[in-house]
Amino acid sequence: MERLVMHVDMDAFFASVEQLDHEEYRGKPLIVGGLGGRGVVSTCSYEARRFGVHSAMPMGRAQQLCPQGIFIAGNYPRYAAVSTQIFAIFARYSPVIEPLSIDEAFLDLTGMERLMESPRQYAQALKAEIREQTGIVASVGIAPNKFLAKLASDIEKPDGLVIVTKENMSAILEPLPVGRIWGVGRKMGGELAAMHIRTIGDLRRVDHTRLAARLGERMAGHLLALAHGIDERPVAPREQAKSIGKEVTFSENLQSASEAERILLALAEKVGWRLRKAGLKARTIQLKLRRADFKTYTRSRTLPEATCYDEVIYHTAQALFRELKLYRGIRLLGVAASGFDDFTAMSLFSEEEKKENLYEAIDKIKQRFGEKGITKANLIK
Ligand code: TTP
Ligand code: MG
Repeated sequence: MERLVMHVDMDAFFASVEQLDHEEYRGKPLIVGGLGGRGVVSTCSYEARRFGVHSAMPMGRAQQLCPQGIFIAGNYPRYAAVSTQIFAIFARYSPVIEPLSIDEAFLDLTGMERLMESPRQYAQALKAEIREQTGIVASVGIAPNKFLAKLASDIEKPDGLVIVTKENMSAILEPLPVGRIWGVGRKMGGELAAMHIRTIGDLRRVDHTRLAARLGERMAGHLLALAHGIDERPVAPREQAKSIGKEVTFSENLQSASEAERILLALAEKVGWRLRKAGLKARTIQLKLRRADFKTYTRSRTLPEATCYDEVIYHTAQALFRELKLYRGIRLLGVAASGFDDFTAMSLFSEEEKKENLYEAIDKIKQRFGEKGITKANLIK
């Protein structure tokens, strides 16, 4: 059966959210990323891209290229909340969704043709809904498979909408550089360039035997199939992780409660940070403790309200630890969180809001200095 796959990707996602939230950033070159010494660009507005700034570039380099740019550290819980809203919209357009990252997903539209006026109209409706509900602009690609759909969403970015059909597929593929094929990085690109293969068109015209002699049968087959627009991979919904945890094994066993609790605090902070990054709150906190003789204990507690706060995670893990009454010869400690709610379910009580603001500030500092940048040492009592 002919498949119909849609790929949706937000434009300059983090930067767009910031421009939405801050009028003064709109229309300006805005760079979101790590502001510390070794910080890199997470993303930047299209205004900044004109100066040659792009994701993963060292911040220093971005500053050289675009001295008039606005540089900010970013606010992950906010991006995660917008992402949750966007994925809720996706869910109304297809029952089969494969998330790829915080701002992009494949939607399988196979067999849904009768529910839509046309694929173009369906994509326009989705784009309009995302824009109305979140203020964010999305680019969409529709094609018979994932490879082509992902290529297509990128072609007219920003605010793109490209539909690849059997008729226009060759014209779209031929001029693209081979680097646009999944799995062709700098090394493989170099190998291909040595064979004078620079575009997907060049690849389509190369002799299969010659390519296989150089790259091996498997790789040659993979590249040629994609170059001809063939990709059988299904849209595969991914199950959300069931728990987020962090554990550490000690080179020397711990011998005191205070040492152990200090470690638990660090672990709780890591788990909280990861929850907030993923836009999740957890209902259950688990403590894991292994003794020198390898005897392992796990204890968990379910909270009255789901949390992503370091201190709640820490105090729960600490209480579980104190109840175990095992203070010596500790070989491993772990803290994990499970039973997720997402951020949109956050309580609106003012106390909660105050905390959220505090955590936004903390996360900003973590963005800047890495996870080690901040430790609420005064929590250790
Ligand atoms: P992308 O979709 O790759 O980039 P983008 O949405 O900013 O821009 P585009 O219009 O080209 O799609 O990534 C989504 C978000 O993920 C991006 O806004 C920030 C984050 N990100 C990083 O933090 N580091 C990275 O290296 C990349 C590529 C993305
Ligand atoms: Mg994007």
